[in-house]
Amino acid sequence: MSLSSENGPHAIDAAQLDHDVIVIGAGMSGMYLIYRLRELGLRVRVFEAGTGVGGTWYWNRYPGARFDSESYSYGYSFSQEVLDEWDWSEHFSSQPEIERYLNFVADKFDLRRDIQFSARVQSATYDDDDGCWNIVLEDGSLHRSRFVVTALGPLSAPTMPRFEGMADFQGPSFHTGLWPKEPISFEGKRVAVIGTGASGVQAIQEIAKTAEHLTVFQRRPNWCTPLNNGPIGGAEMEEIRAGYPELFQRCRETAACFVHTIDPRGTFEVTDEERTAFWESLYAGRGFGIWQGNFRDILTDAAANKMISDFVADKIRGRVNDPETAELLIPKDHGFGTRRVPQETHYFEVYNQPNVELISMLETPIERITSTGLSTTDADYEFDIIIYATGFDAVTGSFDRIDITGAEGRKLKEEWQGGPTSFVGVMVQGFPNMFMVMGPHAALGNNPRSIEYNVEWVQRLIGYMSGRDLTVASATPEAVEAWTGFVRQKAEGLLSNEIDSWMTGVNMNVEGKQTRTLVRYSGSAPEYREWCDKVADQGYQELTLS
Ligand code: N01
Repeated sequence: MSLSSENGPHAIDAAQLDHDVIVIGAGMSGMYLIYRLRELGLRVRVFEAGTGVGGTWYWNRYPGARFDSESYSYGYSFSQEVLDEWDWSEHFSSQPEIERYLNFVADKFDLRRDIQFSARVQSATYDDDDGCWNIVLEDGSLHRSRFVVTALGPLSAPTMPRFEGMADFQGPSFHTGLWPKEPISFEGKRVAVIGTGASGVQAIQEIAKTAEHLTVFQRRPNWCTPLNNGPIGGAEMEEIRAGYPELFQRCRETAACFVHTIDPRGTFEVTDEERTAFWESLYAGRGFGIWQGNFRDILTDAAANKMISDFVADKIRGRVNDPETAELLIPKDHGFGTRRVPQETHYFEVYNQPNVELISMLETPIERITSTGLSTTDADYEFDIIIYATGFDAVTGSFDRIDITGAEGRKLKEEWQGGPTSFVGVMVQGFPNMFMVMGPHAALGNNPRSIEYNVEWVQRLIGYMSGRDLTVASATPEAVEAWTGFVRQKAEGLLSNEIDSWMTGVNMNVEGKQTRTLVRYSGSAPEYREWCDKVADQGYQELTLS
């Protein structure tokens, strides 16, 4: 840490500010920030665009939305009372239950009194003279605080495709990430779903149950594997509860904070029989085991990756009756696990139903949306409802939607053109007193585990500053460069970083995001925490504190 009074502004007196900390977003990160920052005795204000808490789990209320992490590994771990009082009903709970859970947490800690709902932040500007942040909401109101903490989530800026005629469609159309609160019935309806990522897959398998006719428009297929969900009975929940300490300890030790542990063996170090038996057990097992608990080399060694890809391809062939449809559903442009693996429940069997049709947009692209449906290069289709499961402007997109200006008029969007840089995903050089939870180059994965870590790191830093009458924290250029170098180094050798996906910053629907950038830290969470702990333990030498 370097202390500088000459560089720092003459910080405005706290009493002249509306709040000590303004938090943007009341998802899992924002909610936990309230809890932790209150412990420091700070005046916290959260601005949330929605009308309720939950973030991702508030907005993504599309049919079929549910956890892909085991419910009990995803919930907050910080409160013994919450762990004692909350029972999960399924190994992978559905959105309504998750939203109830987050409201239960909000009630328990009376979080809503510090949240202003229906409050979308339009701009955040650092005031060089007063050393504080000016936050302006869409309603034009101005709010001033010493610190701003973004709790925006890495996947919270939904993106629509750019087809011609999208405004012409006369029926209802929805993006999965902006799903309405009123129930939507598909009975007797002709429905189109565009997009087959994790959201599309979950929605398709649910909508296919009731729609009169469902047409799925798929561009690139994904490697989907079974979720193998199931109910949790009372006795099982008690066992899970008794095992929470070990469970969270395991999540602390695994690379991406999931319960699944990478197998130390290499794919070719076992016999063919052993390999097949292992993969069969993973395919029949719960959740991300086949992705996160597989042989150590399947995501780095092309030959190993080809083998597991062939195994999963055969499973798809075995589940889809029509061989041509099966081939359309098998990815040919990337190997298993190199993009985010959607988890499914009878997804492939959906294509055996007479009311479901698959259209490959690689063969017959959509040309335009019409007033009654859409046209591909091959045919015209009529629909009652169109669903866009077309994903998000990931990681930096939610920042880009706010006009964020740091010291000396720097615009965050411009600073991050060509790819974001940060210090441990929490601070950006030139943006003093702005902290990010789950920002670019922080550890992703089973996100709540990293959210809790990030929030506690921010709490510790602000607590450190408050205890020493320090009012301004900035990351030094050297610190940002060192962390970015580490992120770059950790990206090497991973097959996923050679593939276009949101994890490599590509979104064809967003101007300027057509080529791969380093948006994600792909090292392990334990290494991430080791780095961050060291910074805090050694007194924040990487920061300028004044
Ligand atoms: O978004 P996606 P998502 N024309 O970007 C297609 C998390 N998540 O919302 O692959 C035609 O993965 C696009 O096609 P292509 C999870 O981390 C978690 O599904 O670009 N098609 C793709 O098929 C996940 O990874 C959970 O060729 C277009 C789809 O739309 C992340 O969110 C549940 C198109 C977008 O897939 C994002 O998932 C759900 C166009 N112009 C999501 N534009 C759980 O944990 C896009 N597509 C439970």
